[in-house]
Amino acid sequence: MRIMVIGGDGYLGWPTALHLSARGHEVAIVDNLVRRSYDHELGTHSLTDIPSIHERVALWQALSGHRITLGIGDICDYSFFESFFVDFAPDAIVHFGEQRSAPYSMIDRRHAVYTQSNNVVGTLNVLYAIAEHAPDCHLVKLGTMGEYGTPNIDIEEGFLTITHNGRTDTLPYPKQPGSMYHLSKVHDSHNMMFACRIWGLRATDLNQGVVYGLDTTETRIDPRLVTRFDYDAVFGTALNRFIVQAVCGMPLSVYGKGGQTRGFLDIRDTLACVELALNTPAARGEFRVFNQFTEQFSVQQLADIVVHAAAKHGISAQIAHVDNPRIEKEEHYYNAAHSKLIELGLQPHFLSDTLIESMMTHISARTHAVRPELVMPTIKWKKNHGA
Ligand code: NAD
Ligand code: USQ
Repeated sequence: MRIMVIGGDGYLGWPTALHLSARGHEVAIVDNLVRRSYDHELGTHSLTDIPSIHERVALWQALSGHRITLGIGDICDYSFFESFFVDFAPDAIVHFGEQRSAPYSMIDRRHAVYTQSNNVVGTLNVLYAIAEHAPDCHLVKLGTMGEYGTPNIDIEEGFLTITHNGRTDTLPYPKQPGSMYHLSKVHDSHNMMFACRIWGLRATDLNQGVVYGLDTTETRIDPRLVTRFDYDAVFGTALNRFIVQAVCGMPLSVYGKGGQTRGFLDIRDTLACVELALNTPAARGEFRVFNQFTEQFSVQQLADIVVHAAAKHGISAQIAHVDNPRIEKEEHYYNAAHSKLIELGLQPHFLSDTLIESMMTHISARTHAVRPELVMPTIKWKKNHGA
């Protein structure tokens, strides 16, 4: 297949592009490198040393013999995106190219507006390019489990069958997201569903949980193929942060009581799920939703797992409960369906002490680069009226 990976310079997009390229697909990466600009803006950095995208792609070609086409540009700029799309003529698009941090989207009005316009307009442009130039092209789009929020009933995969006043219908599952970022994904989902229903496009919305991990088969080929790894309070995700904190002798920053429960998955399963979705495309006019996670844990459980694995690694890690900068329930019901990808053949990598210990070994070699001032959260969800 000819597969365009939008956001192919990011944490998940880079290893996905390598994985698809290694499988013999013709891959093009589109990225405007804005994730690197957020680092300049916030003073943050990837804990792994990542070469420039041009160096990465050249290295991959030298090592594997596979060429990856590069399109450096903004998908919100339709003249750039349309012409690149027409030239490459993809059979499928994997769309990772969005601002993906909840805290970043909650900094202030400007960052909320940026996040929603970047994500919603970019995805609209992708939908228009497909509709106008290649309506058979399958869109595989990264959504998020956070679109659903934490309702007091079971979470289904995208749709809910409801009986109301004696009549029954299957409708989009109600969404109650917890940040301006998560809301942008809800808006994307509605736009994609519209494009499938009205224009007959084919799309798969992968409602992904929180991803952890560093290594994939392809990034392990050479240390310079490593993906980025964030541990700061804006872009670092919970498990990756807890592991860095444990290795660096900092307390694990559990927000509030740690009663928030989320779906989690290993980065290798992200690649596998994307590949499964690509290999069994949605039908024309079909909008599919897969819940993409393999296990659910409360944040407290996750921290306990890291403390336990750290002890086996000779590290005595401590947990610190810090005031939750977000507005989240301290405790809630959580039971989310996630069988569709398993039915397609996903064989999950469950969280294990071995995986945590191997990440600890990797990070131990980088502790000199960790900047402790980036670890504690400063962005708050609460509004100060008049501020
Ligand atoms: P990332 O920030 O590391 O990568 C996103 C990439 O998209 C970056 O390289 C960025 O430069 C690029 N990009 C952003 N806006 C763009 C635009 N307008 N035009 C072109 N390129 C643009 O994020 P990630 O962690 O790799 O996440 C990828 C996707 O997966 C996101 O959509 C995110 O919402 C989703 N997701 C991530 C996680 C996770 O735990 N990392 C979990 C669930 C869902
Ligand atoms: N948390 C802590 N301590 C920390 C960091 C986080 O207790 O140091 C808590 C948060 O309050 C939250 C949970 O851990 O309850 C998850 O937070 P996170 O920062 O790991 O993940 P989140 O903000 O939800 O966002 C991440 C990705 C996002 C993706 C989402 C999937 O950044 O792109 O969409 O995971 S999900 O959570 O399923 O919506």
